[in-house]
Amino acid sequence: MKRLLAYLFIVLCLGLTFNVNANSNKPIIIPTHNWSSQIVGAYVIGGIFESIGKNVKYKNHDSQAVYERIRKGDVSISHEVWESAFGRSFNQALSKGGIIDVGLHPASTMEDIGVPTWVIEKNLCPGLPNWEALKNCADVFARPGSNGKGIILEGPQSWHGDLIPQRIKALGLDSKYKVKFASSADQLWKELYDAKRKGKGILMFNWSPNFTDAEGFTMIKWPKYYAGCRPDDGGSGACGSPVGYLKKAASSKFANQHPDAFEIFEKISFTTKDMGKMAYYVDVEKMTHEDAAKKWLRKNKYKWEYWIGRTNISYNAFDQQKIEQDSFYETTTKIVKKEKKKEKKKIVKKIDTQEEFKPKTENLDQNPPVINIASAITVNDTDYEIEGFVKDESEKIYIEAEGRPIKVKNGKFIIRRFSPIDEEISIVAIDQWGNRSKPKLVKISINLKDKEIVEKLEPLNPTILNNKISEDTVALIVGIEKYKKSPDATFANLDAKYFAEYAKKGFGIKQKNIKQLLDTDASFIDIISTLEKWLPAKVKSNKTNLIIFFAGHGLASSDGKELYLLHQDSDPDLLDRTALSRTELFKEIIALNPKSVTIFFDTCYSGVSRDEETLLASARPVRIVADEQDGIPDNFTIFSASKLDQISSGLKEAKHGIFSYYLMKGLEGYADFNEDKKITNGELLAYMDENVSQKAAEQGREQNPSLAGDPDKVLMSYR
Ligand code: TMO
Repeated sequence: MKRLLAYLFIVLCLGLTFNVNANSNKPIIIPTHNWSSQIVGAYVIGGIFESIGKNVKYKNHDSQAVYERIRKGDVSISHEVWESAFGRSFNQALSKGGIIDVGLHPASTMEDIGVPTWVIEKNLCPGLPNWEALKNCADVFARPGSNGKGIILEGPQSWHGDLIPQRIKALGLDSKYKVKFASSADQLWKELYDAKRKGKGILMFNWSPNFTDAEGFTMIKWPKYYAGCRPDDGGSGACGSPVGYLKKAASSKFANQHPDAFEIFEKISFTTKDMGKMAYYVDVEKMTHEDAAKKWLRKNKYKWEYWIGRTNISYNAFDQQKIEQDSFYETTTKIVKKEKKKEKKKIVKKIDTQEEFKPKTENLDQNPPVINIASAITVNDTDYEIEGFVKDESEKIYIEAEGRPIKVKNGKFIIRRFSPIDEEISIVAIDQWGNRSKPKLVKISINLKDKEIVEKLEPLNPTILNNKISEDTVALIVGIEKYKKSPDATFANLDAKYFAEYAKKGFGIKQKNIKQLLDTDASFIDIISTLEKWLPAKVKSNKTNLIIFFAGHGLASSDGKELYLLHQDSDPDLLDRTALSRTELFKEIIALNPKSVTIFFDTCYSGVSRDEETLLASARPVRIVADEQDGIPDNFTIFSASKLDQISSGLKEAKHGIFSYYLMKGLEGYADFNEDKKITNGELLAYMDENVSQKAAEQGREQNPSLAGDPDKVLMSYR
């Protein structure tokens, strides 16, 4: 018994500590650097943390100095520790403490100088990829003004300092080549693109995983790396880069403050293809980093939902890496080439055998296999699979698609590819006797539009709720669609009318405890008198739970420091005299000392309406420096429709604001992920974020609801 008690005590303590820590409202700081996969990955991980109700902030940091910042706790994590570029800085920080090695991604890395594979295929510099070949083709890589010297385009100097100039010198290439540092990763891609367009050779720094994996990029075979060969480690520098690890790191402070997020971060792991895609969305498809992250999150939900424990269907990134490596993506193009050659040789040998023994083998298969696949296929994703069949007298058949070996099983083969544009692929079948079919050409049309399946939205249905009456809950509900001096906030009054039903049936509030102000009933005077007279009469100190819903316009002050809610008759050019500041609203409420306060703001402060009309006659740019979390008391929970600088949109199909619609759908029970008949703040936020961001993305913009408050607090219990 004693034992059991002791055990219980420990569990309770642990439980308690865990809760206290896990509830930390401190923002998680994710660093961004200057290459695409890293930035997109930052938003992907930030999005995952936000889905469990975390407050995430992004800050740009130098990619070497960041490890010291993590060690000191100013930055929470690093999700791309590239061995070759940053291994040294990372290890130095590790040796001083405060930073945790959170383990490997399945992707391994290569960072070095190389050429796009077409340079080799066109034989522009015979002997490549061996480095010695470079001695004889400086002219291939020369440019106007380089005095006949070949140009080696290196990444920004902040990545590797003088590593490449030192290597060129140590190898005696400096009389023929000059290193030019790019100002940004974008410059690398621009020059790569220009070179391809002109068919002119380019020698440049690149890395894998990257978007270029899909097209083919071959690293130069420099003298092999060994520990100690670099100048920083005391060597001459006459060596290439190692195939390296890709690791994750975290600050110990983050691990203590957010044990739940840390546990998830341990699970998050990216394959070569995951990262190639993240970069591809930005560098080829030209999406913003944030949109690219959303796309990745949308397409890979099954991965991160497993990482956060929302689904039991397991996903193992290390297994996935193996599968992807077998099919299309390879860490380096070189490896693919070697294997291909080997396979061909084997087959050639078999032909020899067949020919040698010809007299005895009349029954031998002399016919090439027959491929059966449509000659034109339309697919609806850049990431696609096509299926075909192959017949032959022999049992063993090989397929090559665009020169890459594909497995055949029971006469069936599947080709998985990744192409952002229409393409034609060539398929050849070879039987075990080396009989090759003629190439079969298949035209692939990528039609992304067919993919958008128009989804019908379910109408809101508050009548399914029938929760317990709560004597101590009071609601103030405001909805303003028709503004006197601003464009409409479309559907805002409807949002408020509906919310009143959820207040009654969901939060169990009695009609007499609900104040509803719609359109012209929400003028300056109406709202002020409600705050000054009605609210004090209703709120009992330390007893009342207050719920506020506001759908309408918000706007930031011209210095960006204050946020205002617009009354029906507010003048957006005279905010401080005619609108309600959030500071003032909070002050009025705090003075009444309610037990808890929950606020839903379906509004934004960016100066743009739900229909993208501007609120300001003067068209001043709206910049926002206010921090949503600042000065908010512990007993407050605030849900906002969008990040401060985003537009909060309307949803025409449903005749509601996007935020309001999913808020209310969530309250119907859809947000109860663990089905315990309780919706926590975190659950509601996760549900809204998932749906709101997706709907907004369909309209070509970004909108992420946010939460200030305790994600574990139960918002509504229902029966
Ligand atoms: C670290 N980097 C991916 C730019 O080589």
